[in-house]
Amino acid sequence: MQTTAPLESLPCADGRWQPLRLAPDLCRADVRVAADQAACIVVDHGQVVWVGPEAALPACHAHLPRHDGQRRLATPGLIDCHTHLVYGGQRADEFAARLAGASYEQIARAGGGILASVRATRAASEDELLAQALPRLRQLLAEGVCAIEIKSGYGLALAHERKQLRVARRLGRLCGVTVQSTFLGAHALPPEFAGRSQAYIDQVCDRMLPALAAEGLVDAVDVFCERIAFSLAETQQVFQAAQRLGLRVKLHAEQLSNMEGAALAARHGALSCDHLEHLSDRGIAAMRAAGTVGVLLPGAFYTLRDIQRPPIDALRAAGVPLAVATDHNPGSSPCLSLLLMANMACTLFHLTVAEALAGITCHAARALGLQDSLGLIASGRPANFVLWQLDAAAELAYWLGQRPPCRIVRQGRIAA
Ligand code: DI6
Ligand code: FE
Repeated sequence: MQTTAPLESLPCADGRWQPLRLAPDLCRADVRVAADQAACIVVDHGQVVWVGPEAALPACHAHLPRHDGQRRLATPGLIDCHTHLVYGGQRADEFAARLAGASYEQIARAGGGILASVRATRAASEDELLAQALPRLRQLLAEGVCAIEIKSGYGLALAHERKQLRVARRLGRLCGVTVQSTFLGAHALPPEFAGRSQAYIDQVCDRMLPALAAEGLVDAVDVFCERIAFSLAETQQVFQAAQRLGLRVKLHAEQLSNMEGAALAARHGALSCDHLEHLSDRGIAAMRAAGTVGVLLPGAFYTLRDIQRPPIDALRAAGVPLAVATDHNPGSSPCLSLLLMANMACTLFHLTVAEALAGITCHAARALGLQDSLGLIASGRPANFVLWQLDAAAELAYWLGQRPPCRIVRQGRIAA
């Protein structure tokens, strides 16, 4: 099995990082550095303790070791706030079937789709799932990702959902990256419950979720609310079970049809509603009122050759914060580049570059409930930032294909 550098062997990032250029809008509002001024980030015990113009560096930090930033562009660590990274196998055959005319829904109704990955995930051991997910995670991290959400939902039975969530936790420890794990037991109806959807949802709510939460494996709870998955009433039942355990909720909402799931999720204080291609005005109003983040997933839109774009103008007009994520999964978004998603959020969904960059940093942090510690360069936060050899921050969304960073500081350590 592949291994990775043990965390302890990564050098700590303490010291003065200077001179740098700071990406506009990705620092806290109290950080004032003019575009032509060199900046400095001071890290102590893995925490950012000061950010500002190099010329104004307080004398108390002057003794710290200096890291030469070579005037590179600094951004916060990137955040992929919606992934299904842990699963067995792959589904290239379905890609071919869709090219030959089959739809995502037809494949799902014929027992393929999510259920194909459920079979492969159930057949794999925990260590095998870890070995398969690790190179995928490494590829995301190499691009500057410092925090990631990973959902379960390919186990659909207690032991197998546990296996996925345990792998998510192990990946975080192994790679020194913040992993938020989301229980998505209500992703699809497992074959042993065919025709008994209510019985499965009862199992999810009364047995699986409480057990996995008690084991400390669940940070949030998600549901696939869709005509090929679970109804509004079933979604509500899962949300109520989550809330009894004090867990925040989020939703795969209005991806293939309008189920009015976003409004329901917002009423339950959802962190985010994700996909949103068929989102209604009611859904937008409810998300706005609840402060729920809209997570845009252009990889799934592209892969499924969807033509219905999320109502971006209305979301923007309502002031709903918009995040952008890979939705990495073996069916509808086999994508391992968050920067490519930023590009596609601009080209396919018409986000501005500034919106796309906020979407993979500060708004993504909010979608995970981690807006106070991640997603912005600011003092008082763990050191998570990335240095790029780029002239302009817009290049992060402009290039098609990998633009590897030159330095990654993750969880207060120099990771690359
Ligand atoms: N929507 C998605 O984008 C993923 N799950 C979901 O509910 C796709 C999952 C898959 O096709 O394997
Ligand atoms: Fe998804």
